[in-house]
Amino acid sequence: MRELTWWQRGVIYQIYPRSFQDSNGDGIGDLRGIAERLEYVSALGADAVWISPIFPSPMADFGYDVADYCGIDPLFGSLSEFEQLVIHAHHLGLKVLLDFVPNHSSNRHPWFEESRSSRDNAKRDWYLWHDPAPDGGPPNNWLSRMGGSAWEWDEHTEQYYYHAFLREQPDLNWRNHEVRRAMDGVLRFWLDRGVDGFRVDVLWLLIKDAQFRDNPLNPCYRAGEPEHHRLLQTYTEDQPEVHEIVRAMRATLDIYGDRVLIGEIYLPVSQLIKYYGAAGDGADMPFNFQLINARWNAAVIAGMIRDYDGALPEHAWPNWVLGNHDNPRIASRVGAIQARVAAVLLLTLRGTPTIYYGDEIGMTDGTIGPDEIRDPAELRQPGAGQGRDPERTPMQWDDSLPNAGFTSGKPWLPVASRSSVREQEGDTSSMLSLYRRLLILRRCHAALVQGTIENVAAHGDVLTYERHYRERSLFVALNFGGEASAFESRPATVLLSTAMGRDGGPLTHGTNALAAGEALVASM
Ligand code: TEU
Ligand code: CA
Repeated sequence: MRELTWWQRGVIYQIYPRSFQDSNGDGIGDLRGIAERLEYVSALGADAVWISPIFPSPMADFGYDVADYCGIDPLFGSLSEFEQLVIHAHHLGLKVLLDFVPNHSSNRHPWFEESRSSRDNAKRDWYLWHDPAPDGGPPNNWLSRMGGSAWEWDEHTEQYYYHAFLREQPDLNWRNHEVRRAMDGVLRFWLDRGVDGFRVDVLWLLIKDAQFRDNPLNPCYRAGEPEHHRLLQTYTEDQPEVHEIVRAMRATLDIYGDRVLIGEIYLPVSQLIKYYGAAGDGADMPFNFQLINARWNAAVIAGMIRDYDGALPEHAWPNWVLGNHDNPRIASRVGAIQARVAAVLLLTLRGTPTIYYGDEIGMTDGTIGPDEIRDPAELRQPGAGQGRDPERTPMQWDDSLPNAGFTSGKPWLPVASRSSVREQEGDTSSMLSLYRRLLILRRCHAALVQGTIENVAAHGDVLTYERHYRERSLFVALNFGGEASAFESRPATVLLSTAMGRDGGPLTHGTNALAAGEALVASM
């Protein structure tokens, strides 16, 4: 594995800091809490933690509205506590990735307060200000991803400003090179403090059409879909100029060496792969979110794997994700049994996997009462299915009541269920044990980390593929169905099965059985 970098060999674990571990009883997770749990993440078998935003923020979008890019919000702790966390993580062999939110700042950031102070302020052009349309309304039809117009009127200077998300999240003007320089300084601030890379928020949205042209109507829009789906994002996403920005970010990380640039990019594969950069000088890991919304079907996922792996440029390294803080949890999407199949899929496909905290214990979405809703995406579009609180509930550490060991206070969101790390630790049939076994298997078999993926096929509900590296070949079979099924195999030895008692057993040449919801890895 010597020629791979750490982020190609390794497994990333996403921590939503607000919900991971509270150390001071205010019901909100914090850096000290994360520090207390780093040994757990290391023992799980992860190699890096990606921590969602911890910067000073009014918390309109729970940290994705940054008011100071080079600080730590007191809710989470202090800069020195963060620096201690990095040292501690590095001692454990864990890399530390931060969430970088360059597309928009908080409306309370000093940059925006200067920009909005007058039309001729030096930072006016750091944001996207525009005169009203002739009728006095918004300059064009652009819509916020959080509902309503993406334009907010500013009485003081009698112009609108653009916000792709909340009005509290004004978009920065990435055509302005002063903005680029300021944000490059932000990257260097954290790189100088030992951060090993970044997950860049909404990378594909950074540039908007210079002429502010109306987006076209979406002919496929169906009533009940989120409001912003009424329009195609022709002029507000995936603009060609964004790639020079990605290259510049990558160039800065490359000065420090051995850092990773991950991009949050919700685009079809044909557009997504452009973010690797024509010469491999773009993002190291344009996030591959396909499994999040995929129909959970062997043939669909077989096709997805083949198409994605086939579309990747020579220099590109694949990655896979099952979930994150913006989408319903995998165990709630596909159910508890298929979530085990999903774990085998995520950790045996070719490329870097990212585990969302709690998925390793099969956590399900929480039930959020009407008076418990916190997410602005839900509060602004009630009932539109945009709410993200359910997938952001506190990590369930133990069976202590009422808050599963997450906090001694009142948690900011209710705990979702009673399953917990403690309960699963000693249970060899638990999801936690399955994740740990899979992560050990990955470490022991170069074929899983850097092998090719071949013979991807679906037969009925069963997806099979092979991983080859030098003289070693592994075979993976996953039953996406609710019935026992069969699959063809060459003689092999089962290394891991989600079905208990099958490890070490044989696969015969020819037809073999696979129980409903069973997945296995075998050595050929
Ligand atoms: O999400 C970007 C995004 O497009 C969605 O996943 C987003 O959650 C949804 O459109 C809003 O309803 C990123 C962050 O992951 C998300 O948590 C932030 O809310 C968003 O950007 C703004 O920073
Ligand atoms: Ca706390």
